[in-house]
Amino acid sequence: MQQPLVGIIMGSDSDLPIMQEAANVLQHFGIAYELTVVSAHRTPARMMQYAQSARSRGLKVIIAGAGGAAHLPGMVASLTPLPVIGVPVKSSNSIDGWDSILSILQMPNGIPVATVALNAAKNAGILAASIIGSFNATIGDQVEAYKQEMEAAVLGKVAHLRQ
Ligand code: RP5
Repeated sequence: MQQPLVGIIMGSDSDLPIMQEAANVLQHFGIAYELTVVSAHRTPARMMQYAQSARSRGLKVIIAGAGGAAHLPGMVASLTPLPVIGVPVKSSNSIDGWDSILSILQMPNGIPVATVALNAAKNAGILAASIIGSFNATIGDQVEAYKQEMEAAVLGKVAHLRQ
């Protein structure tokens, strides 16, 4: 079994349908990951233990998704030197997702969380791959190829349109 390089965590198992998209991307790039539920509110001791041990366990990036008063990404970022990517999840009782977005996005100076769009776990996975790719040439080449494929797909569609 490969050493996980990315930790995917979420505040509740109800976030899993969204957060699974980050895992799918990492799988596509062949990046080993771990995935679990860590709640800032319901399991604060587990959150501290997870974040404080993440670097020594070999993780390079953490993707943290949560909804509502979404403290998980910010709290985890405060407890680890690793880059933390935050995914605002639109939970069922949310105010159109703005609660999740603002809780994760509006971090005070000193504790950054790289926040992706609402429910954009796929982008979180791509960003994590880009970070890993900055020091791992194989993954970097794969991310480059992925972007070239995307470009080719768009240009292929445009070719059928009148200029
Ligand atoms: C947050 O509360 C979770 O991240 C989830 O998005 C939201 C609702 O959680 P459940 O009540 O569905 O467990 O902590």
